[in-house]
Amino acid sequence: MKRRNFIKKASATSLGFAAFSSSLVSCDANLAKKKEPITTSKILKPLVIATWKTDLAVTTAAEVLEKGGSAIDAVEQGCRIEEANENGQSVGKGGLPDRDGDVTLDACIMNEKGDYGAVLGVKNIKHVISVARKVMEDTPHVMLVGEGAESFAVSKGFERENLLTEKSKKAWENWKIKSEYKPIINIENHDTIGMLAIDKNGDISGACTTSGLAYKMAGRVGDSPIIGGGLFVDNEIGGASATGLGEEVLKTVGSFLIVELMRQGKSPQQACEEAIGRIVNKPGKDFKNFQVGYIAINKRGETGAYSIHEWFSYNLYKDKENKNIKSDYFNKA
Ligand code: SD4
Repeated sequence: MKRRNFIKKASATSLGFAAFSSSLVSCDANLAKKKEPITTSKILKPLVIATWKTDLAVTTAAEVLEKGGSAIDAVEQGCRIEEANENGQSVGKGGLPDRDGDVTLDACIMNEKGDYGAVLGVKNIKHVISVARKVMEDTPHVMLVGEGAESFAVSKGFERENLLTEKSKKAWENWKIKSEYKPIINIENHDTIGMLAIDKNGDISGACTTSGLAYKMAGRVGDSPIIGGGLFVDNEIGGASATGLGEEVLKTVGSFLIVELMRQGKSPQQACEEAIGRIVNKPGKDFKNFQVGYIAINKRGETGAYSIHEWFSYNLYKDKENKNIKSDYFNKA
């Protein structure tokens, strides 16, 4: 290379680098600045959205909001309904166990201040959503797992009880005959509950509670209690929650992704669709045998939902009406 050319090239490179690094600096400076909330409009009409057919849970949450209660109280009270419902086999008491026959529960909760609490792999305690809230409010931590979480719950007055109902025990015993472990979620039959609410102050909170995948490996944790995976709330923007095969949600940090897409201007519906797109459009991804579904809300009270396959539904309480609505979905082939 001639000397002149080399100098030209070198200075272009260093100029380019300087421009790049200075843009990084200015970008960082912008990010660190205290910003006004992007969306300031406050809605004063309570709104609740939750995964699957969760009429009573949503009605319960809506009642809290209509009485002037906070979004965080609403989502906790709503989720407790499903945790106590022994017929639901994906949440709380009556949840299907892991391969060893142990029911282990995961839950998380996030408030309008961006505080978060979660418990993972908890045995013998039904209302893990309330334990997650205690982690958020009464400890300096965000997550407690297994025995530590159980002891913490007991120290807070929660009672130990057997979570394995006869119905779930029978299902597990039938499963054991073949012991076929396929980490596949049946496309039609879920009831992990992810719930988002907006209260009369316009504040948003969310919660998510599950027994996770049926017959999972002992110790397996899915997306539901992981911040940004099964749930994320940013009170300036909105919130999102997930259901379905947690491994796929976690690989794309689905709920955080949806909130960030809304921050960039996407509607809740567009954001949910793009998040599903991130899963199904991965090269070679065989999405035929697993389901993922998302729900989202923004600060204006607009909602969205989308899933990979048909039959994902959600309950929406809006304008004093609670309806179960079938979600739009990707796989129409
Ligand atoms: C998990 N996402 O543990 C949960 C399962 C689920 O309806 O949503 N089931 O992966």
